[in-house]
Amino acid sequence: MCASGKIILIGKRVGKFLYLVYNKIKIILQYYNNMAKKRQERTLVIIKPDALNRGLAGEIIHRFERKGLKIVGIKMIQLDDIILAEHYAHLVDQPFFPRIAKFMSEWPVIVMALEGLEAVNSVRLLTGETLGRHADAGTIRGDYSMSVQANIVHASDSIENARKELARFFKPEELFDWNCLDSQAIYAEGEGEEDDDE
Ligand code: IDP
Ligand code: MG
Repeated sequence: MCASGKIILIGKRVGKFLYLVYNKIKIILQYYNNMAKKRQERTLVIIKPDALNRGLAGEIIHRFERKGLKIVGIKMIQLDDIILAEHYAHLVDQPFFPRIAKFMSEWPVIVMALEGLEAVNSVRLLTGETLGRHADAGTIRGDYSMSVQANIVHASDSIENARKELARFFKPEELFDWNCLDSQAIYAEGEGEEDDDE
């Protein structure tokens, strides 16, 4: 191939590469634009070892799905002391921390990323208060737990913590931006958009 042929070929490849990069950036920008416009949030749920050992994982996932929250990431992982010390940094000095760390690392857990309008608060409401035997009936902890430690699920407690916790447990490519066909039935048209005064 002559020199000009090679230059044309390289030019075509560079052009194709730049086009792919442009499309990827466009998709990412569109995603963040939609999230900002529609007050969509993402939050982290951990299905704890007591739920897995009691065969409740499906029931827990089902509750969040039935509510209308969208699963945008899900996987089974085994936690270790390092990630637990980070995740429960607010509790590491408590005398019960070693027991929680042992409990949470002895069996695998399921981590889940959920998306929806005001998802952080909505998931906390479904989860119920920390001590299972005091949690309201109808909440996950209220219906399935008698314990403070074995309380079925973890749920992020603020938008800021949700962001940090999702980054702790998921790689970006493990989170999916997919269009749920049901969303038109779950929300009213325009609900959650900037000019929507609910
Ligand atoms: P939360 O899970 O409702 O957000 P946190 O105060 O953040 O509650 O505590 C994290 C987890 O640590 C709880 O879900 C529970 O499993 C455990 N935990 C909290 N307080 C105690 C306690 O007093 N004894 C034993 N475990 C506790
Ligand atoms: Mg907490």
